[in-house]
Amino acid sequence: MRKFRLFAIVFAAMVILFSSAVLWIGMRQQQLDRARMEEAKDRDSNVFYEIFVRAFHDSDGDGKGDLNGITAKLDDLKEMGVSGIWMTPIHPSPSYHGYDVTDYYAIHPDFGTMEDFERLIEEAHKRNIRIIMDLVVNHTSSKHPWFVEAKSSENSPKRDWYVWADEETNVNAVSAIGGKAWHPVSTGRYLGIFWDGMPDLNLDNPEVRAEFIHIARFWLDKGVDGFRLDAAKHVYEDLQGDNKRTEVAEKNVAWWREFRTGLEEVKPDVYLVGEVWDAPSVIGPYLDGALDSGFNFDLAGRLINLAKSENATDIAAGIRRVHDYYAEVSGGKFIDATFLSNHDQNRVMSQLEGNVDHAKTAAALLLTLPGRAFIYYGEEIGMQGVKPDENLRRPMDWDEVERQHNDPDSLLNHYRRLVNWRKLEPALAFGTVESYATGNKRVVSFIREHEGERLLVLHNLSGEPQKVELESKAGIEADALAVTLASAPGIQYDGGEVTLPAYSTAVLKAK
Ligand SMILES: [Ca+2]
Ligand SMILES: [Ca+2]
Repeated sequence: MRKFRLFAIVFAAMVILFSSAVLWIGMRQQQLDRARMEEAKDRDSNVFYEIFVRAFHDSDGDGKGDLNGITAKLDDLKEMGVSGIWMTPIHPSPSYHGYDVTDYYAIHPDFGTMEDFERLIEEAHKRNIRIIMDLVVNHTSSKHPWFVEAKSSENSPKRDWYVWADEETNVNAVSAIGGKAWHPVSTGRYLGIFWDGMPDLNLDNPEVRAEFIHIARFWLDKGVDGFRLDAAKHVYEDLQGDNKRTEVAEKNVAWWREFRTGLEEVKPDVYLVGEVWDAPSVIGPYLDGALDSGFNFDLAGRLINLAKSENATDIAAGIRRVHDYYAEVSGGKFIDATFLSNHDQNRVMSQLEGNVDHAKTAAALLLTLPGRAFIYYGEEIGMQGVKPDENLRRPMDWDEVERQHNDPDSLLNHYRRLVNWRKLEPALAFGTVESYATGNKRVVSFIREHEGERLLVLHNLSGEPQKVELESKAGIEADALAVTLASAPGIQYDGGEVTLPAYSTAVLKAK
């Protein structure tokens, strides 16, 4: 009996010692992580955050998001780790979305004042957060004074700033967007490829081109870091059936080159990302001395499908092919602009039918693959919304942010971890990508490399734990690896085999 008691005491002591050791190691690891994070906190994550300004944060209680609202949330965005913000249009406009501008040199009164804007820029820059603005060059509002003047008479000095039908024009033509291209007023018919409230500008007119360079420089002087260029491939518009795609694309690229040159004179490092809603083969030419980035619409769909289907593909190979092509046309100077969804698309969580695990996978893929990743506000808390457009742009749910903030396992904290990973491991933010096959159909795997450092990234797409045998190949030394980042407890690397719990992500690198 006494023997047994002694054994029990010794056993209990061992258990306590062992748990303390585990606890101590755990705490030590947390301290190390915190120290690592502290050191990395001012690094560039290469992640931008898209804000639909009217829907983000209302600072004065009038029910409309505003610039001071963004300024008030800069610390939250800094905590998430983003290094830039894209703001949808903030100019005076008759619409809620603002993509039909009536004054390019002013701030919409709903959003605040020029002083508010200047303070936002200053506060953002203090936190190493860049600000880019939406710029709409394809069209103005039909209520813009330029158009009001232009339509008043065929002899108006602004007449040629827009595009008017002549005797040879087929006024029943369908625009490349799909609607009626030509719209009547008493003095003639004008081109408006989106709708009659948005007359297309005539960029063949050198005054119009000079005006937009002037507008962009005005905002660069205010401190913005660049522009998101709306409808960048529609500036010179072909109509359906016109068969002038190549010629039109060349004119578009030439214009954006002229624009860039005009801007670089005042800000050599201006960042230009274009909405060229098309395949990489169409985006490529725009990266030749014109834009830094085109949004990768193609990839967005593929990432969401990967998460949804739970079936792994060699995602790296396709990206690598596109990047090799972009590198060739741009002379190596391009930044792929990646994202999952934007203000024109059904929200990711709706596309994933409310499945939080799949939303976490989609985020993990986006934020461990190459490119400047853009997160659409609300995506990080799983906001839902399907078209019509108003539903994709609902007010940010700040109560939900608060709730998820306090839940370590929430989607929000998952996004925060992943964005900050890109600061801890710069290869995730800036590296190239290569394939690394493991043979496991549920695990997406690839290599990221930056300045000689190679990371192996593994995503378990499935709800079952997966084991993956690692081989030494593609510049990876399997024996020399250790897990450097893990999205979940239970990720292990032992004897050449990685254990990945359900829906988890591991990043390994040489010890
Ligand atoms: Ca407000
Ligand atoms: Ca146009």
